[in-house]
Amino acid sequence: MHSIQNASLSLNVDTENGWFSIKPLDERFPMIEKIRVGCKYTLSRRRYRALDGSWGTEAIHQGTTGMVEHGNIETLMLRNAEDGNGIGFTLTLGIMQEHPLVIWKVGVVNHGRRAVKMQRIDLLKVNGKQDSRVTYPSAQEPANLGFFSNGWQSWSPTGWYSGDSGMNISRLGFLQHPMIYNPGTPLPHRRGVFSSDMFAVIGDRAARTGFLVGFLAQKNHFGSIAADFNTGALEMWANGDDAVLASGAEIETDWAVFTPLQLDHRAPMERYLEAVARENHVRTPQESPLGWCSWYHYYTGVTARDVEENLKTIVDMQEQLPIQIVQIDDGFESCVGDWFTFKQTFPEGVAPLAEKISREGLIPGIWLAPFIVNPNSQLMHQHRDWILSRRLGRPVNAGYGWNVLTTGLDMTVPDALTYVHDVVKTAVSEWGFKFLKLDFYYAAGLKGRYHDRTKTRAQVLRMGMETIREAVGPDVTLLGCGAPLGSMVGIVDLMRIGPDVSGDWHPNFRGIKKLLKKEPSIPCARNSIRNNLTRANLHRQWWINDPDCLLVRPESNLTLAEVRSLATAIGMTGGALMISDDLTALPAERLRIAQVLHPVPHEAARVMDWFDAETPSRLRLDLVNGSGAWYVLAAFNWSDRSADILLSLADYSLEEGEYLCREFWNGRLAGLSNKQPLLFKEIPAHGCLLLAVRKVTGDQAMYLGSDLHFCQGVEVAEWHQEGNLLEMTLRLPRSTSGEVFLRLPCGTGQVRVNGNPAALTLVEQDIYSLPVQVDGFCYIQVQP
Ligand code: 9PG
Repeated sequence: MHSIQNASLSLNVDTENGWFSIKPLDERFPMIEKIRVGCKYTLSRRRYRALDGSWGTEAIHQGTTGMVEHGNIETLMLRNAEDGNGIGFTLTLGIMQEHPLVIWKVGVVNHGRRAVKMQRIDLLKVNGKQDSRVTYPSAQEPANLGFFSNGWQSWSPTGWYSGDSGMNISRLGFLQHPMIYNPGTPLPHRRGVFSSDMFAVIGDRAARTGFLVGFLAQKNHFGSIAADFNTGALEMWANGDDAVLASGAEIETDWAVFTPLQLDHRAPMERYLEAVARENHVRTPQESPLGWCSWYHYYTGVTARDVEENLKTIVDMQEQLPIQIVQIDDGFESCVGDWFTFKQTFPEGVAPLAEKISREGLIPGIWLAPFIVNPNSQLMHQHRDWILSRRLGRPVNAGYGWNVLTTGLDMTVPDALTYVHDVVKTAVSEWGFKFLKLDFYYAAGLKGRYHDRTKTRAQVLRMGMETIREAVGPDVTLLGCGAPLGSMVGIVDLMRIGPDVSGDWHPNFRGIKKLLKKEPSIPCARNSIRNNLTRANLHRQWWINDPDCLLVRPESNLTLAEVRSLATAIGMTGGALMISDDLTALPAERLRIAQVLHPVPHEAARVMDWFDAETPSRLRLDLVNGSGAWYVLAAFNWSDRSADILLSLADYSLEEGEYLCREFWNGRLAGLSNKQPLLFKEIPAHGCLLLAVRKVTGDQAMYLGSDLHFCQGVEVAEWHQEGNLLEMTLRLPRSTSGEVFLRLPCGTGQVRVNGNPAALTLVEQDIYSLPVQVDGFCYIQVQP
């Protein structure tokens, strides 16, 4: 028995029996005992299993390794005996000394004479029997557990399931599955059985603790996790994809990882997310961008004129809303796959548009999906050998899109890779785009017969990604979309983390609604918002989150309450703010919904019920400036009918005390304390509340909020109070007018706004409103 430790975890390895155990030293956390590893491969079609029982360890090396990214790691390296086919294994186990993480990986080397095909490398197997199991601090019934399932790619459903429920799997089979599911990850249909990609979190609902298992990268393999709460089985493996391991060749898994977590912590997955960021050398941009995207109004019907007219409006409204990125989406290319020829609606191609956008000092952006192929494209006919094939030589199915069953490129065909390289390089160097929304990446990681059979799907996709980054250079902004998450970390600047939004709340495909209501990834506001909230914590750890576009126009099928919920979810989670309406025809009151979100806060709000709800409904953002500290709280009514919302301090873990709140969308002012929760009657279906909440501090003047920005306070750049003289400066990166709300318990005398006399209006006892005009800034003086 060998044992290594850090301040919070211990790892015990039994080399003779071939298992290891991970125990957090604090008993409030779950532990996993008698973990087995394993490897499944084939040789001449026969299946072999290795490492299942005893490892036949031949050499052990215990020591400390320094890894630049992760600091010191206590490690145990085992070299195990070759099996009868000459396949040798190494197992490296480690505990980070500065972080509460256990990591391990398996290396496989083929010393035999013949090539083998890797099916999967198991990094963690417990069967729930005898002592090979997870032990939870409270009782073990499925109902007491929770499973966080991370979907494979941007659009895949992600969130918590109660342990006694079942996964919501799309019923659209071959139309949808190739798009959103990793073919290596099972799709369980039974209650209590769950799966996840790259990482999963399992929580004990009573103890409020749990653990995360997963991978630090997805460079070599796509990782899968499966749990059966009925039997207690838990498995995690690297998908081998039948990649050939030739005689003399080696392959290694990405690091597997275990970390305990506290579910009610401010940022429960932080340790893992940071470790992945270190492992993949992530550099996130400073600010979330503000942009316009053509897709959700024009769809494939967009024309060069539409882009030009919106550009003109964007230029004209710079003062009111400084949109930086003008992004042309799908619809300019003659066919998906044929990226160098254009539709007649773009008679001169897209380069002149990029130039016009640049000339206005804005950033030209374009959508490209170089890995996916429409079978009606020229590319399909001219380069059939670039297309990934199935067993009988038929093209792979990449799912239903643009009214056809699509297919994908085989990036291991050198000419296909060169083509992808040339497409993105041309968009940047010849057409002049500086922002690329690159979509349908999953199509470069489909299951099929690759030209180069020695590569796993994860290696193919990562290689494609690296080629793209190299082609465009470090200064072009890359937005990943339709993309397996792990492959993108460290390469893209922004990443779509959910399904498409649309002008409908529920799925609506050409009027088909009832049948599709539960579909988890069909474009609609509900599906998009769900992932935005369940993946909010990835923001700024791995990239800038792209929650997908904001639609505010009155003509969509979304109610005003639903539009406000979409805006609230996008604003509160701090990611990219991309507007996708026809800006030339937007009524002022709808445009204002977009304006008040700018600038979005730097950090994502904390999702209070992340662990307890399939779609979270409570967000809390902590802010502070010269006017003091305050909280922005959101509460959503996700039910399909109107409902009352009772807002309490405890639901947001706010400390006891007397608070004053202002609701942003309806302007209601109210007090809130531990004795007195706040009741909001009849919040419409899919509607929300958005409040600024401030603690009352004696007789001090207080800023209570405004209708200028949804956080109701970030506009306060300076705030001085001396005796009864109150001076403040409001500052926003846009021009706007509205009202601010002040609590002035010591009464008030003369008021000046930008040096001119102004009038306060008493709205409640001690509370006044003041009309203001902010042109970049606004100076306010309230004299006693
Ligand atoms: C352009 C769009 C937008 C959008 C992307 C992506 O057919 N389908 O199943 C399908 C799924 C997603 C999809 C399009 C089609 O959306 O997420 O923002 O860029 O492509 O075609």
